[in-house]
Amino acid sequence: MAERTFIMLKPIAVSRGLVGSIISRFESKGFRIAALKLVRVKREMAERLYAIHVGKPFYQSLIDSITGKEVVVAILEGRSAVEVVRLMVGATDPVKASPGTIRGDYGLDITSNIIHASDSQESYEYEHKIFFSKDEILD
Ligand code: FUP
Repeated sequence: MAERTFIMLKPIAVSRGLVGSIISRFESKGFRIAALKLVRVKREMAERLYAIHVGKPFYQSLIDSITGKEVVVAILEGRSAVEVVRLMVGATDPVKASPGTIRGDYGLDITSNIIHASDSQESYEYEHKIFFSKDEILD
């Protein structure tokens, strides 16, 4: 059964012109794009997305890394979308992410690690609502 997941291409992916290459990987894999847009992130949106990291040493730099900047957000749909997209994204630290994964192929910085992807169905339910209204998601 088709499942949905949420992704956010971080500001570094937009400024480096990697949006097309990254979205293309997901299309090639067979995912359907259910929603897609370019957004300038408000601080309140950043704080909601990263609420789970409040109090961690990297929290403030994580918030600052996306606040006021352009990101591309999307909802991808397909079989086991959460799990497969996370595998395609790779490990959190790009130094440890395998070549062939998105984080493994496109960068070295951990905070600006190219892309965010929901890590569970619950995260998807929470995260996609920060960026998309119901009528922006197409069947
Ligand atoms: P992930 O689910 O792979 O994005 O990883 P986490 O939820 O653990 O981390 C969320 C974001 O925090 C990462 F994308 C990058 C940032 N982070 C740091 O900047 N430093 C760290 O030590 C860990 C995470």
